[in-house]
Amino acid sequence: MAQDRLPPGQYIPRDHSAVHYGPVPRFRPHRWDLRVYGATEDPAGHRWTWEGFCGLPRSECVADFHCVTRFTIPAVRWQGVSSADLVEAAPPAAEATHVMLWAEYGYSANVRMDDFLRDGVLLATHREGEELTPEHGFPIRMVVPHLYGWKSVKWLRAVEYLTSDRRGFWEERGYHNIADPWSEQRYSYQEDPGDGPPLI
Ligand SMILES: Nc1nc2c(c(=O)[nH]1)N[C@H]1C(S)=C(S)[C@@H](COP(=O)(O)O)O[C@H]1N2
Ligand SMILES: [Mo]
Repeated sequence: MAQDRLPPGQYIPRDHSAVHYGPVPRFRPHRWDLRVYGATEDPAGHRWTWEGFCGLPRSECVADFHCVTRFTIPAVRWQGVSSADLVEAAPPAAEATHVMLWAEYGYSANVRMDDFLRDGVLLATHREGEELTPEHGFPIRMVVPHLYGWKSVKWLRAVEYLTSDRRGFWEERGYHNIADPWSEQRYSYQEDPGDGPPLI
């Protein structure tokens, strides 16, 4: 991989294990659903069972994956449902500006609607041609490859359309609201113009 493909402050590790906060949830296919709610065009919202979700159109993307802890995994191939196809099946209301991605156990991450709809953003079921492993998000996970990895929510269960921004799990705990690795948007204090790290 060309060095200029690596965002500032990132390196390629020799190997890498799964990264997450808390335990790996068990998949219960009969209880599982994916909900799209909040500022949906249809006030009733949307819900797919596992079988229903498997019937959505499928896409693929290949992208580098950047974790804020500084490792980058080059050229990961993902397959699943594109955010564009999800939004077509579950259209947001005109006022929707942001999206909250919800996982099992209450983990969440917010992204701007434009970031959600970027090319390459997927609700992934497969990685390198194989079903996701439990540690990597089985049965589905977000892949938002142009932002730091904490936005790529594993064990995704709901997509909430927002009419104003709200911070997710890490965004409330000192991490940057946008998370663009190319401009090293790592920490929330960087959102404050002209300010350095807080003096503790
Ligand atoms: N539900 C959930 N998703 C999550 C996390 C988490 O703690 N919980 N961690 C995030 C972080 S910080 C990273 S870097 C990636 C890691 O994905 P991987 O374990 O497949 O490499 O998952 C993201 N998705
Ligand atoms: Mo991460």
